[in-house]
Amino acid sequence: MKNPRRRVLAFAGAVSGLVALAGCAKDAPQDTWQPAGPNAETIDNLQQPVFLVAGIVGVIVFLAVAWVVFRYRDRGQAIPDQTHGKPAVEITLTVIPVLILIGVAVPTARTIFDLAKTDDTEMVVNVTGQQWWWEYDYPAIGDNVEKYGLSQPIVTSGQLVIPENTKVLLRVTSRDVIHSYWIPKLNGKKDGVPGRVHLLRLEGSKPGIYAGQCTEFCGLSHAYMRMETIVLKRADFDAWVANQLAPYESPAEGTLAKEGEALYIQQCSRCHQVNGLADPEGNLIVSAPEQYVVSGAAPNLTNLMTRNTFAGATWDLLSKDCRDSVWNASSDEFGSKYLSGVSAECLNQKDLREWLRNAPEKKPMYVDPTKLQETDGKYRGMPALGLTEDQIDALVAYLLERK
Ligand code: HEC
Ligand SMILES: [Cu+2]
Repeated sequence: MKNPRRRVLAFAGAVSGLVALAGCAKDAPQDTWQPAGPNAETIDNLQQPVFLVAGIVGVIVFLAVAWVVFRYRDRGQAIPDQTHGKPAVEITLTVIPVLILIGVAVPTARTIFDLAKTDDTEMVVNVTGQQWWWEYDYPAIGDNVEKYGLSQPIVTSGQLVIPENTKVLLRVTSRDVIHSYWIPKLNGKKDGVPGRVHLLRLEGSKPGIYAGQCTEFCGLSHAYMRMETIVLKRADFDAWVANQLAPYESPAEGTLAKEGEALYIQQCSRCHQVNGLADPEGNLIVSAPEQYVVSGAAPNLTNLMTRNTFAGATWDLLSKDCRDSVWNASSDEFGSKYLSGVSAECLNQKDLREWLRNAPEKKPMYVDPTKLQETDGKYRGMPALGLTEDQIDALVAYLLERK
């Protein structure tokens, strides 16, 4: 192969071949071709035949072009007679695509209507995107209370927990810019737009963790805005709800965690809510993130250690081995492993400590911290707080009890 042009072609061919093969990887966590619930299956049932039809048309067009290019290539022959108009060909080439498009449009329209169905909803969750994480708020209304025991609202972040085989309606919105919620194995994507509520239905038919990421460019840390949906068996979901609603327990006197609680009240509680936390005089502490953060919100940390990722589901709260044992668990074992949360032995100290040391260094949040006047002194995301290592020890001990 001495010809450089051929070499470039061969290289391009090899690269595209590899890329195509990579797309066929068996366990791609965000693979739309491996649906794990009825909504994603509805989409898959449409995309399979459409892909087939498009593929056949594509191959025919490619072959026809290749044949014409080869058959009529320039060999110095005379220019042929020029003609204009051939009604039979023109009509045929219009009618065939119209028929194909009608064939595709009918099932597409049916799929759109199927996916938009909400009248048989069983559970409602409000989903709010912001720079750069997702908040989930389970309102205490209707069937949420009567069927699923959500007697109080639950507010959490990063990981959305839902019961198996349940038609969950997400009411998706945003607090700052446009984001987009997409768990490819469970349904298509839906934009979260400030001032609007878009409906998206999720239903999972097998316990496990389903990954996704924000699919609408939303600023500096868009690439660190991920999300996960956790599907649990009904009994496990009930246990999860009971745990989220359990009353606050203050750490025992004289422990490192107790020191952490005091520090938390000083340094963190202005942005982050921990339900039931009270000051030494017994007054409940209510966070006021709207005064400090552009989006006006920060993740609720009441049960931080019941989720196993943090900061936009980007970093693991579990160390590698513990993480693998949860993520690779069989459907039967998954629930109990997920519910055991993050223990001291399993905590991924490294990433959590780096986060507390200097969050914006880990996850780019604002270009220039000296320009805070442009945002009324409010931060995007979590600021660096200048904590000492001893303070971080105490805070980690305190956070470990948040489960
Ligand atoms: C000025 C407001 C503010 C303060 C003060 C603050 N945080 Fe944050 N924190 C945030 C915001 C906003 C996020 C979400 C950032 C993201 O994921 O992009 C966050 C995220 C986190 C997370 C990840 C939570 C999750 O569910 O993903 C942890 C843990 C955390 N903060 C701990 C702390 C601790 C501990 C303190 C006190 C030492 C603290 N924060 C102080 C605003 C704040
Ligand atoms: Cu986003």
